[in-house]
Amino acid sequence: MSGAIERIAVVTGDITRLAVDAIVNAANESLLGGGGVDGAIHRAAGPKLLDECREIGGCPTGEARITGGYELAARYVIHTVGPVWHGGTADESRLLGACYSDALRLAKQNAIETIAFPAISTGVYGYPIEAATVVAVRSVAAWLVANEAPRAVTFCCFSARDSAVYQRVLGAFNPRTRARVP
Ligand code: AR6
Repeated sequence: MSGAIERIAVVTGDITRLAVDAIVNAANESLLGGGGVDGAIHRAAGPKLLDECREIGGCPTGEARITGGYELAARYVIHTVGPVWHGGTADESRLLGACYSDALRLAKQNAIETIAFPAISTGVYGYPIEAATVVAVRSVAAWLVANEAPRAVTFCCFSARDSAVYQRVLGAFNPRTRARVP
């Protein structure tokens, strides 16, 4: 597991600025844009992104779809639809984990080496950040243990507070640092 954890980085900032092969969008089932990171990605990529999304015709919760990145530095956008938080009893953790693994499956299929994820579902969709981070790290680490591609995964948090949660959860997953985690 530690080899996989070493392929994961955490940064704080705007995901639309990252020079990675693919950025992941926390979209809704229509794939026609919205607020939050979805709005930021569509604004930065330009109107051709919406044209391509329209052709796809939507995406179910827990799955992912790939498009070009247009005016972004990233060559691709992988759109995934996280679950709305209903208190934890509506299959939310399985669906959220599936967002990460389906996005990584598309990344591998498209020879993407570097990919960045936002904290899917933790904004408008209300998933508590701590619980969502455990699902995100578990799902990504399990993928990286079993697959050589993508080579590197970045968790791009929008606040230092969220980054600190990711760092803590990653530390708890890493056998070398576990002793230091309370
Ligand atoms: N870069 C990185 N992270 C960001 C950025 C950014 N530019 N902007 C916001 N975040 P949200 P959701 C963080 O609400 O909860 C949309 O309307 C934000 O702080 O964007 O999955 C869609 O169309 C939070 O940590 O996505 C859907 O309708 C994280 O991104 C709905 O919102 C996710 O927050 C999806 O809700």
